[in-house]
Amino acid sequence: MAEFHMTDPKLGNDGAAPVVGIIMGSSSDWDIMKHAVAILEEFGIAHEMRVVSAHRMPLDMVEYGAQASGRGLRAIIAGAGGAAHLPGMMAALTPVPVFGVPVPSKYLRGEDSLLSIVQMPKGVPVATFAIGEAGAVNAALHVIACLATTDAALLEKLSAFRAKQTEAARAMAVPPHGTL
Ligand code: RP5
Repeated sequence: MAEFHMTDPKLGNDGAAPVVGIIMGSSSDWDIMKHAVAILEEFGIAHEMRVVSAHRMPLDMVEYGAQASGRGLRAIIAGAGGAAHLPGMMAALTPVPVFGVPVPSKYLRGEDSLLSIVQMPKGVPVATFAIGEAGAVNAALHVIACLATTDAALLEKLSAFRAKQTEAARAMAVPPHGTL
């Protein structure tokens, strides 16, 4: 088995092992997927990141899926573009919930990625988010919301995050920047 190139796992505030895996089909997906990572870091969620290409590393993908639950992962955020098979295949390989992020593609602007991820046949779900940065951020926030159902401190952080957004929206003026 070829070696994975795994970025050093980011441990939780309490030194805990990764509970969220962030995988992507290529390092070219990083510009989108980094937004999911930033949210997890903001909330102090222990996580790991690596490239797992469904098409170019199928055996590695199988190994990652087979080990995910036993290694303590509670969610996997999977980003891919084009014929984006990684999230669906990962969901087929593990009971750990998979959160799919459609990465914008060169020719079809990510509509191919979106449809490839969202149109799973019944029986093996992938929670699918918006194309691009919003999808990456929301996938991470949704993972956090799920973890927060059994973590009161995390729920408090999430509530504070939402309240801050609400305040920012209430402070908005139109036209923006004071221009008419
Ligand atoms: C997919 O193919 C990846 O997720 C990426 O979005 C796309 C292009 O990959 P590269 O050719 O940039 O490595 O598997």
